[in-house]
Amino acid sequence: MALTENRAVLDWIDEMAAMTQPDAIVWIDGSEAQLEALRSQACATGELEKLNQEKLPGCYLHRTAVNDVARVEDRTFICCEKQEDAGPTNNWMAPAEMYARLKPLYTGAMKGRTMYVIPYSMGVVGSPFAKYGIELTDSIYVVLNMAIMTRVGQSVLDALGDSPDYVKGLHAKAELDPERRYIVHFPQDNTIMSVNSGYGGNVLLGKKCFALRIASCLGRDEGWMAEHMLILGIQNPAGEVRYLAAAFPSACGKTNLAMLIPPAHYQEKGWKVWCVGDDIAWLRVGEDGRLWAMNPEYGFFGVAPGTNAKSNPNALATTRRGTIFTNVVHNLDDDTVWWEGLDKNPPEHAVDWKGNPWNGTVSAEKGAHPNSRFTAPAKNCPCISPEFESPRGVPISAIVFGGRRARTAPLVYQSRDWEHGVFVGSIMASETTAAATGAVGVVRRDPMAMLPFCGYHMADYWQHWLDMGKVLGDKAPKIFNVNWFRTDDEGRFLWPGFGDNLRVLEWIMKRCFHEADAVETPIGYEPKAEDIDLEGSGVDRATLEGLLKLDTAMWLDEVNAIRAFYDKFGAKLPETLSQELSALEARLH
Ligand code: GTP
Ligand code: SPV
Ligand code: MN
Repeated sequence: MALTENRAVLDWIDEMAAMTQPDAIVWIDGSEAQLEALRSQACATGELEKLNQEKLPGCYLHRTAVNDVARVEDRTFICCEKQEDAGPTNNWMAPAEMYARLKPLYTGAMKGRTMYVIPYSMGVVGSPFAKYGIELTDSIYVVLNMAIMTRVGQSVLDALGDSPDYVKGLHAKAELDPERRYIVHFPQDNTIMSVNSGYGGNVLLGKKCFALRIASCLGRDEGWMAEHMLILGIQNPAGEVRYLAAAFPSACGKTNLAMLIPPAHYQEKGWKVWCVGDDIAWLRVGEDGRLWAMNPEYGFFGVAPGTNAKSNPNALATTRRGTIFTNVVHNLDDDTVWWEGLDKNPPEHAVDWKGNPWNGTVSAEKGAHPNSRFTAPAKNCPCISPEFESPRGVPISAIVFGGRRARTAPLVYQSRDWEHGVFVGSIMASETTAAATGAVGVVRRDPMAMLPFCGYHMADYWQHWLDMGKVLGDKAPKIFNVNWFRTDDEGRFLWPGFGDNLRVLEWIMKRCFHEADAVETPIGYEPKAEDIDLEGSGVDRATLEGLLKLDTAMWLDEVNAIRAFYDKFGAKLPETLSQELSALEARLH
């Protein structure tokens, strides 16, 4: 039975049901009883496997199709009316043409299946900053993941009332055919259509599709920002909590930084890090003129490989109950899960991510997919911020950009001002990871970590950043760039990373509050080597100096590469950014 009388919602569902022809329609009310019944049903069909309930209460395992393991950027479209509004970095097709192309793929796609109606909220239900969506899906896996990643159920419909202001999402697994897989956004219609996939970012439509691609368009129109950013609070020994937001590309360390555990002597002095969010931030100018960030999500869809008791104990603890694991190893000895980098004891009797028998003690092949993930409730996180449920979020002192750069980028530098900071974000480049299909380890430009997620023309997006800076004025956060991934000639990481990244965050925060000095370089302000606390890090002063060193010739090459990249944006490129590029070049000479 329908859980709302909202005409706009009911009419749209009727239309989608007429096209997809499900046998039944089930509304998700958000109750634990209903979710538990769905878990049982999914276990009965093999869609989920129940794990050891003593060791991992409420935890389940799911395997996707082997050709459906990551976001598909080449099959992701922004369908606004004019191609020039999608820009050179997005795939585009005219809306009418795309709707016509999708229609046959959805027609009858849910025959013999159930259509689930998931009302969900991005942000605290009923708060002025929340936005609502309804996802229609024929996947129980999607329902159960959405119930972890977002706030779902009757309360959302009650908050929506009879308003037509919600984002429509239609997902059908169809045949899971990669050749007919589409992840499509219609910003003018607040509509998302996803077909022929069953994987994370392609099908959990509240996440990248709504909270970034559609929301970035809403933010442009309404004067706020939707960003691929973690949000964290750093509590210093004086007990003050200062917040930063950081944009790193997919699988480049947001979840790890957001849940950081300080090095031992920092802990002794009273330092603590609070996690507000690990992937998406919605940022608005508050009544006090400062920039405030809130996490619209309710859980974490985190990378499993590499997560362990040393690298990220908080993430590991978060996944010990109420978690869905996707494409990890199933340890048959004790009915638990394993992945590369969890510990040094791969299970002997196991099933790999493809569903084949796997013996980790002898197999040369990986047991877990490199992009295997956990879906875990944010409330499980031992360091979840007391502000996590605060509707307006937290005030941001610093914005941090970063990525995987083996050579060029130093450990940390600060931009000269907001406009230069926007430039620094726009020139971000990073080695690609397994989070999207395609080659891994290839350096590509990924401005603000938003290349796959900006729902409109990237140059207009940069202009929006510049405009936000004008509104914020001297209350704007300071902007920084970090690189945890610099390597030596043998390809080994020079910086220990993880918890030790707090050493860099400490300097960043002190810069924001005029408590630390800096050295001016052609690319921005760098710390004095003696201002980074290395006690207990295992890093010596010479290594740190190497990590901060600039190679002028390499940066001049970089300037040329950036110019070629900027050329793609034609007349829309903000004048300010081309001026910043020329100024950088001049300073390097
Ligand atoms: P998405 O969820 O895809 O947006 O990724 P994310 O940015 O949250 O990435 P995550 O924190 O999950 O990190 C991805 C990978 O980077 C993991 O394999 C980590 O082990 C590794 N990683 C994270 N932080 C560091 C670091 O400081 N140093 C090094 N060397 N590796 C890191
Ligand atoms: C990313 O790829 O940046 C992710 C995972 O956070 S997904 O939800 O699949 O996009
Ligand atoms: Mn992400």
